[in-house]
Amino acid sequence: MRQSWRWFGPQDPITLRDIAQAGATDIVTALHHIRCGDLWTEAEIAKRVQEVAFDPVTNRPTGLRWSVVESVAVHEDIKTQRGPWRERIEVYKQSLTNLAKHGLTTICYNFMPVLDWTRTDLEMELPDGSSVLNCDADAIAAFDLFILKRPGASASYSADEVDRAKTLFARLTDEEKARISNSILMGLPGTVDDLTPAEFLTELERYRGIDANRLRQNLVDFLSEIMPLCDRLGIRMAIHPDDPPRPIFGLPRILSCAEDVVALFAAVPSANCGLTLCTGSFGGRPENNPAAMFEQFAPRIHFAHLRNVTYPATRNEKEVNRRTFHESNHLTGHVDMVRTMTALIREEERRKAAGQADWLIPVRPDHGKLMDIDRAKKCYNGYSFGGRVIGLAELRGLEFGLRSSLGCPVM
Ligand code: DNO
Repeated sequence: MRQSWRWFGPQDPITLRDIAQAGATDIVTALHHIRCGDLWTEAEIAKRVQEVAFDPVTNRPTGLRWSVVESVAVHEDIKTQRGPWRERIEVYKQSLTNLAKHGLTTICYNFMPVLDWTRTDLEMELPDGSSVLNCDADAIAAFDLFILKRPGASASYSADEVDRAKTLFARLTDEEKARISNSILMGLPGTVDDLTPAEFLTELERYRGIDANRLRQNLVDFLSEIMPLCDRLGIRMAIHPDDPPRPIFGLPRILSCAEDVVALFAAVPSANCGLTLCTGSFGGRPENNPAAMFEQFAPRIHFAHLRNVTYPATRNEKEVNRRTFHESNHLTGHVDMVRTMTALIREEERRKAAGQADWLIPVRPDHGKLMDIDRAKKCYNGYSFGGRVIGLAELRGLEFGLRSSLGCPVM
């Protein structure tokens, strides 16, 4: 794997020097200061390439290179095919062209309506005092039904789910309610802006009449527009799965399981239409087996996010279906990381044997627990330094051990 690290640009509390010292070689970043839908100019791209490659203080090379763009976000107009969506696709294409001119040809993006990844608690404390991200299905329902009061929300939940949400809501303090709302509506790092509940309701309104089939078709239309350009310039589009991988707030979701990926690849056959295999996102659905999905889609995986999730202790089958999960250490949890890494190594070896120059797959240790050292550094939740260093080191060790036992060490 190419050991990569998500960096949010010069404002990121984690410096490029920290990242290089953690042993990563590749940077995953975006022009976060440019609003979704606006053009990424060549000048801005060139500036960021330079910022990554050279240490601004010593003016010495950092030893790092920007190799994956995460994300060139897709505007809501394109997802909903409303407003100036065709013009926005043209802008998107121009941004891609400009990126390719600077050697940036691996692009992560997603097609999640309104919200990007969603959590209900950004600081769920573990017994050792570190914290992780939690996604509680009952808290989502309670927020939807009783805080947001989305019109028609009750149709999205079974009677049992409504009961659970009621019970939870009845025992929440005002502070806890605010914490859930903020976690859901806060623009998480690298994603959308913060939203107020009223703004959120307006955004949800834009999806009235757009079901999963329609959204899927809109994705295929978008990709059909950009794929000829991508094929010409060698641009690999790596779609990121839905997180959590199921419909929320009445919004359709179209990239949540293996069947969704099969349908997408069948509709858009170009190999440049590929996947960001995020084991944690797919892992947020108990029926998904992210390691098996890695094996299944290996040739079209252009980028990987490796992390793990765990489901709280369950009393019975019904509880498992609650789909409440929190993020866990990178190697342990629902995702079989040994099998995932084995699939990654085998795919890299296949690419190497096929003569592909860039046969190593860029991988970033996704998320990581927030430790005391991270709080001092004021790291973003999920994008800690300590937690991700541990994650990267564990993944690197796993790769090292597996490669040598499979007889294909990396030099
Ligand atoms: C969460 C990330 C997402 C992801 C985007 C990709 O940590 O995996 O924000 O970057 O959804 O477009």
